[in-house]
Amino acid sequence: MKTRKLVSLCIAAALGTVLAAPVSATSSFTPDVSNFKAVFDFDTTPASYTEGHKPGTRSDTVGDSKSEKCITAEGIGLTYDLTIDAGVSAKGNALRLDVTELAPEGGSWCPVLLNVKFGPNKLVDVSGATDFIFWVDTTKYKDTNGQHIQKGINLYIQETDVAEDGSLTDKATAWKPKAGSKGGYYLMEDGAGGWKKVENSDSDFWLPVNYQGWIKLPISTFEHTDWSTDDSDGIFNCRQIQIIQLGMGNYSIQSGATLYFDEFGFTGNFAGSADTTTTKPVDTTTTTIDVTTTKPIDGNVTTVDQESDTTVDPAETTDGGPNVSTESTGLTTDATETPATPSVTAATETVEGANGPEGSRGTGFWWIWVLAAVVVIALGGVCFYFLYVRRHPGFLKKLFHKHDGEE
Ligand SMILES: [Ca+2]
Ligand SMILES: [Ca+2]
Repeated sequence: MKTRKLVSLCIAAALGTVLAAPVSATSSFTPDVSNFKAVFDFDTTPASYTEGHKPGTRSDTVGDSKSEKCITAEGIGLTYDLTIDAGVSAKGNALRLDVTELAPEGGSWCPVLLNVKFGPNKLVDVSGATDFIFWVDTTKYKDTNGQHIQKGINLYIQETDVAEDGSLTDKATAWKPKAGSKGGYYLMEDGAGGWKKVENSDSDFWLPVNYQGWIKLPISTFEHTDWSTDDSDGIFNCRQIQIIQLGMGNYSIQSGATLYFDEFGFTGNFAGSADTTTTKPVDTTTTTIDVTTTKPIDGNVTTVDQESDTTVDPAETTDGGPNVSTESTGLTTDATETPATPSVTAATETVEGANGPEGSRGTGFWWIWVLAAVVVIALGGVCFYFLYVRRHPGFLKKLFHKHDGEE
């Protein structure tokens, strides 16, 4: 196993050398309202972020509620940190990922989940899109020897399933880039205003090294994830984007390395398209993670089983779905801790308010004294029976005989 990981890292390093690209000079893409729709921009879509914010932590309240965070991730604060950073970005804020010194030598699986299901601008309609696109900076992604290295990502995108009659269903379809051998590729900026085609590997989708710029993946090169079977019409509909998952492995040799992601979205021809914020979202609560049990409510959608502790080589992983669940790090996340606490506290406070010391001082508790008196009398009777009557069998006979005589 270790040998395979070592080989994987060597292959990654070799690929990195081959694909090493300079930071782009002339941009190949200038987003505007006619050619770009943001799905997750770390600015206002799906929710508003401020610089310095630490997504996915206990204090993260960006989303629909404290437990419904727009960004969740396994391994935050352990194998890596996430921070909203405006210093290096395509526009406004970006998501910065720093691999920490705690990343294990053999690596650990750490998916970052961008939940477009939460926030005021959630569930974006990108109808008319041709490509999935995002901006990335890997110029500070180096190993502990200072060498630029590649980053493998199990990328998948989840959207709402659309029935054949065009209506939105309560199911979800997850898509991933095809392997290179099946025609999968991405486009990176060539530095001269054009695009350079790079074939995907047969395992993960690998980011180019020492690169800053846009990356584009044609929707036509996506296929279903192995675990996603709900697709009523067999096409990538683009009607409601729910989740973008970046599944990554972090290794100790990557400690101190930094990645920046920004402006996840779709490009295509959006000129004249309707304002998508008015689209009524389908209730997707059935596809969220039950954070109190850490088990997926819908097995088709999600991330990580917190109980396993096996590490995984990103090069060996083929999908981001439930099969990945058995390969998680076992690291505790805030998602499993946060939600239960507030509700328990609230319940406790309610109970104290009704029956606490203040309430018992009122005049409505006289029955407690009556009850106590009854109990004392009953106990006295029992004691009398066992201590006296049973030792003097003639007592009852005498008593009843006396009564008979009196009558
Ligand atoms: Ca941004
Ligand atoms: Ca579909």
